[in-house]
Amino acid sequence: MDDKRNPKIEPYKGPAGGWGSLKSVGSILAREKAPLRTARELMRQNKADGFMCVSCAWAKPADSHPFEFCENGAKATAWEMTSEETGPEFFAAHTLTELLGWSDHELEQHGRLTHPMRYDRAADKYVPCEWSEAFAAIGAELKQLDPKSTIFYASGRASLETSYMYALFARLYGHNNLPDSSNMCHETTGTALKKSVGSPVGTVTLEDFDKTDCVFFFGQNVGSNSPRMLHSLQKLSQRGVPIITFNPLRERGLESFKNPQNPVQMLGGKATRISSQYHQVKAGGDIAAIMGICKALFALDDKAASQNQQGVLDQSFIAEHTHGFEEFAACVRAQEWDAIESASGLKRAALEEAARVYAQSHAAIGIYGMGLTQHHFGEHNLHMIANLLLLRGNVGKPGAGLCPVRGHSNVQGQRTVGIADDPKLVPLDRLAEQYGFDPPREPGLKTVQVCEGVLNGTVHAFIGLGGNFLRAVPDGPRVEKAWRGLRLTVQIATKLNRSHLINGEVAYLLPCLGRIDLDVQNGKPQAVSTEDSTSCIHGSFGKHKPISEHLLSEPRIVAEMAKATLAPNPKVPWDEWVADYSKVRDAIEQTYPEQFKDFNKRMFTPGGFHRPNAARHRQWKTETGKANFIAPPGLSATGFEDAPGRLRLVTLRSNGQFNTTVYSNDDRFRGVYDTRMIVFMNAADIAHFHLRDGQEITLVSDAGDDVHREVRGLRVVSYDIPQGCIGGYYPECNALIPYWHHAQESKTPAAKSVPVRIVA
Ligand SMILES: Nc1nc2c(c(=O)[nH]1)N[C@H]1C(S)=C(S)[C@@H](COP(=O)(O)OP(=O)(O)OC[C@H]3O[C@@H](n4cnc5c(=O)[nH]c(N)nc54)[C@H](O)[C@@H]3O)O[C@H]1N2
Ligand SMILES: Nc1nc2c(c(=O)[nH]1)N[C@H]1C(S)=C(S)[C@@H](COP(=O)(O)OP(=O)(O)OC[C@H]3O[C@@H](n4cnc5c(=O)[nH]c(N)nc54)[C@H](O)[C@@H]3O)O[C@H]1N2
Ligand SMILES: [Mo]
Repeated sequence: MDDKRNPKIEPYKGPAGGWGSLKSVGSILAREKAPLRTARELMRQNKADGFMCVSCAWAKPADSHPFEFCENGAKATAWEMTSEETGPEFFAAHTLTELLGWSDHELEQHGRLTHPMRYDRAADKYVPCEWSEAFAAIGAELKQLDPKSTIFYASGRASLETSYMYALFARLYGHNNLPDSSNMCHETTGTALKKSVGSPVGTVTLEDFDKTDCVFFFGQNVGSNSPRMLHSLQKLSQRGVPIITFNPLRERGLESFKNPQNPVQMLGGKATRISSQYHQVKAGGDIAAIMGICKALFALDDKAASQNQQGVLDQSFIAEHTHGFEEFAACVRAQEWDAIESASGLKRAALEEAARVYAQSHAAIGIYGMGLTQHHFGEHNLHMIANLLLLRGNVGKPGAGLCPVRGHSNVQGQRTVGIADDPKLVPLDRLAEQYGFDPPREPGLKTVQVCEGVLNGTVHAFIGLGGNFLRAVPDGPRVEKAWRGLRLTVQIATKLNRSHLINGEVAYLLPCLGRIDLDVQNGKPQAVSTEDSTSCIHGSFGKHKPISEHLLSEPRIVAEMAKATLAPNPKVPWDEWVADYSKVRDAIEQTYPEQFKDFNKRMFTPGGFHRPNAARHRQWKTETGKANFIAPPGLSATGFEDAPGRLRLVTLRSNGQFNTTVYSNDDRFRGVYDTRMIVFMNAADIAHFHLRDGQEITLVSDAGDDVHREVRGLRVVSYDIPQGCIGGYYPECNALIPYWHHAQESKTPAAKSVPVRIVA
């Protein structure tokens, strides 16, 4: 599907940011043919009176820069503000079968969706329809179906207002099948941190970055995926704060950064180093790496005790605030260095050096991303970070804590206001009282369970509020095949993607306003709100003139579907909510009074308003009432044995994509140009498998079930990656991941250690 006109691979020597980043923004603005308008809008990005970036969820400071955006935020804005259209004429000219041959890039690049469309199966085309027709048909179908067989999916972009309404619609209709992109992402954070410290989200805010004196940085590619965070990291580095990084790849943004907003740095000044220690851990080797640091800390503590000096473990914190220390200590002491070295791929001396620096710090932060959450033992990766921090009292004090870097701009917020397959996370009793109904109590389906349900025929309908489900999930090709057996599929979207091309019997493609677009209801411009990675809530005002008069807002679409499906309930004022979104915020405040106190008044607070987090104050909402040390069952996070010929495939994002949205086939920081069909491989492995650099190979799944999964036409690229591990791009490699290969409890697909074999 990918065209490889002129593939080029050459190491990138520059820093992250810098001129390369400005050049890249410029070329995107030009391509979208809206340079001036877009440039004006960019100045409003992430400002208290502006709109919140549609790209990542990193915190927005109160004292914003003149340009509070990054290369990739600018790309995302331009992508949404394009003047190119994908409307009825386009669909009249192409069958969906033909469009299935287009690449992810070509489909979205064609422009914004402009008109509601119905799928005509006989013609294999989308045909224009009226909104009223679409809502009536969707309502009629949903009334016929068993609610428990229907799925209301959400990708993490929709606002708090839309999300609250959507989740309420699902429960009034009769199910908790509310999977969201978080199920493929930081779900592991929710399950693991809840057990470790009683909070399903991170515990730090931006202020803690000003106070910390030691940072651990695990498995997150800041230069591409949350570049605004580089400003915080640059400040840390300039203050001399050590940043100790663990990543199988040497990611450019974790090595050095030139701030495009700093003229002195740009005109010849030196780039700032980001990481002070860089440990190229094996994929799935972090449990072992952290175990090694813990072991070294215990040794330092023993030594201090033998010399009658103050120990390095925070004994008073451990005694007062934690549970399970003795078992954990026993586990750490029982580990052999040989085993730690072989499971982590790191040397004992390197881990001792990390421990030495940590032991000298007063307040440490543990940052992490998909490199830890997307493994079979992903939960234990996170328990280990928590264990490491708890040993020195680094949760619930200024400058210290856990910092998951969330993905989508409102993925954390969606969960906060009720998009959750786990009903335990939702105040159902309060909803029952507020809206006079009996909410469903049984757990809903997570993303991989939806895949399973589609494969075994128990799922009958899918509504997608954003996202590109079929391309983002594991085992994509298998799920695609079964997908046409669904009765109803509805996709609410801004741009065309592959998931819109494979449809159920009755299918609608509904175009919506994006967050940057002006949203006028009842004659008045409306604002929406989002929650960032640090639990701060921000208002957001779109001002851009919508590309078509036929677009509806997401709250309106949700309300109309609900009205067409449900019996009228005077306690649920769908129309009033749509006419004035501040009324939805009042309803949210009523359901979550502690979290959203004075919501409407505070939503435009510069820097956002912070949602209370008990763990920040050392109140532990766990079963033991304490912060828990949790020992891992083993040293590897992969969940499978090593075997001759078996490799660990890490699926990666490039610098030229936002999830399945592929802006370009370049990955500047990794030195890859004009192709995505490659496999990064250690030179020794290339030799071992008798391959040569540039050779085309096929990857096949080595997961041990009898399903054949393969991806052909991948080019071997010699790369600095640990032996036994290989890297390939997501979503191109998703066909290799069995849907059942996921984190144990969160069921997050284990996309960072997939067992595969090479066929030359
Ligand atoms: N421009 C851009 N921004 C984005 C996105 C995007 O696609 N493009 N996506 C958004 C979303 S939804 C999300 S969830 C985030 C994702 O942002 P990240 O959390 O950064 O996710 P990935 O890019 O998948 O890569 C994770 C990093 O983990 C490393 N890694 C892989 N396996 C391991 C391991 O076993 N151990 C360790 N220590 N490291 C490992 C990889 O080398 C890579 O550097 O970004 C968000 N922001
Ligand atoms: N192998 C592998 N698979 C992965 C991952 C991985 O690292 N490796 N990462 C996983 C992760 S972390 C995630 S989050 C998923 C996400 O993967 P995706 O489903 O790709 O997520 P999105 O970026 O939300 O989807 C993009 C689509 O959302 C629509 N859209 C954009 N803006 C809006 C809007 O404002 N409203 C609406 N209604 N629609 C909009 C557009 O039509 C666009 O085509 O992929 C997961 N899959
Ligand atoms: Mo994500």
